[in-house]
Amino acid sequence: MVVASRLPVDRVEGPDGKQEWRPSPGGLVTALEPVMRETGGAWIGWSGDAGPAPGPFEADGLHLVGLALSEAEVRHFYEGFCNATLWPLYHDVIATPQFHRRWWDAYVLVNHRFAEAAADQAAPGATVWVHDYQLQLVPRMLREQRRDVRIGFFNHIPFPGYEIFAQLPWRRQVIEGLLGADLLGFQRRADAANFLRACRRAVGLTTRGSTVRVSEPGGTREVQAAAFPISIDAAALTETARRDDVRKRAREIREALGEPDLVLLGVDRLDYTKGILHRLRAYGELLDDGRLGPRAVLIQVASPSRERVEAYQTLRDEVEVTVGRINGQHGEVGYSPVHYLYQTYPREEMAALYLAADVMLVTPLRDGMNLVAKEYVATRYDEAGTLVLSEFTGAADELPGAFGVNPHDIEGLKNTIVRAADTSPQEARRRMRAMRRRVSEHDVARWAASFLDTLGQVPSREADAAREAPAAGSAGG
Ligand code: GDG
Repeated sequence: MVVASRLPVDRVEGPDGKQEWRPSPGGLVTALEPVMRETGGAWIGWSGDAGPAPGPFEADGLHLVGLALSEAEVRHFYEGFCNATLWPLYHDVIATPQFHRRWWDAYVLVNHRFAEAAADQAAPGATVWVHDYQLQLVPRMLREQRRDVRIGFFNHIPFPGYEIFAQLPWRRQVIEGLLGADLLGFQRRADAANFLRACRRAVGLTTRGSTVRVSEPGGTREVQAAAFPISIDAAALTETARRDDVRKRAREIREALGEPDLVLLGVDRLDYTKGILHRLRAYGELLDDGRLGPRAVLIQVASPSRERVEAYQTLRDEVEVTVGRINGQHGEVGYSPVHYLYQTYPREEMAALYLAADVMLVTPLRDGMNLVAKEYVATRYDEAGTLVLSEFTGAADELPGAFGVNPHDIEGLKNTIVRAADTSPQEARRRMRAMRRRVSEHDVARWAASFLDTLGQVPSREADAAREAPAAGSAGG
């Protein structure tokens, strides 16, 4: 069973004008689909809209169970505690986290709802995989109701250093919530180490290597915390990129830009963690200095995200003012140095954009992994193109073929962009080959299998006993 804040479906209008749910397979679904189908597992999540949830339904062989959030819960739990408290706190307080007791109450309540649904639905001895920072209390809440299930948790975003984490007024409850799991997965080893330190400092627990010892009424239990860097469906993306229509579209994009000498590309959710302003600043200065040749173009896809959260509205204004300034200063009739696209595109268009680029700019100030960097690499079957990659991403640990950069160092960022643009085709190919090898070998299927294998090896007498003697009447799992 998967428990994630979002269901892998979108609400669409059906042919008769009625609302329907259509599967929106992302990386997580792709990775988990085979195992979910094989085991008849359920996926519990929220649809993304306030109001009634879609009833349990089947989509592409997945059994989906929707949970409802009220308008107030969307505000306090989702936009509040998840996106304005935990998100900035876990990303090294790039924005100031807000601590409100009412938001915390909503977080507890909603986590309870998810845990109840999981407890109701899980088969005896089931394996339950809980995802991400929105649901950190679910592991413990679920274990309190169901001692027979194996619980895994994966944190998609960074886990911050203790000095930052310690600001959270509910730090102890969060750590105790997470420790209800048997296995905790993080993107990088540094994240797992930060979590283990928080166990020692916030709760006074003893850790040994990657193991935390937790005392419970029935005895002690061992919880593992380790790195499982997430990845993408690399083979599927390579296949998309090789399609005739996608390659043709990549050529059209360059033509539409007026066949520039240099195409730089950024693709991000419009989020302050992604370093979009730092990137624009460096690019603007490179144009001022005339270091990129006469007609460089930067395409910046900024997909709309969390539009009701204030920090995101402010960021959007700042980005749009900056883009306007650069285009006003350096543009001409028929030439804009920045093509800013505040839109969401189909997968094929994204692949064509990746293929059309000479240099990909991935410059987050902090990012758990960053799948865009891996998608760019998987798309470049032609082994061309270079990648500028922030040191503060999980992906940087895996892609030494990239040009590493500290995005706070604007001078360094400028120099690195110029180096990446000036790389010889031979050198670019050597770097791209190494990165492609890594991404194709460590794809998302391998990530899921490695997490689930490790979780399956956690000794659990209750889970083994429950599976051997299943109780009547339990569903799913
Ligand atoms: C979180 C963590 C971690 C973006 N615009 C469009 C579009 N996208 C897709 C990208 C990519 C995904 O969205 C973004 O993934 P990232 O990993 O870059 O970043 P977050 O959204 O912040 O994800 C992150 C991730 O979880 C997984 O664990 O890597 O660190 O923050 O797949 O391609 N896709 C389409 N159109 C768009 O306009 N189709």
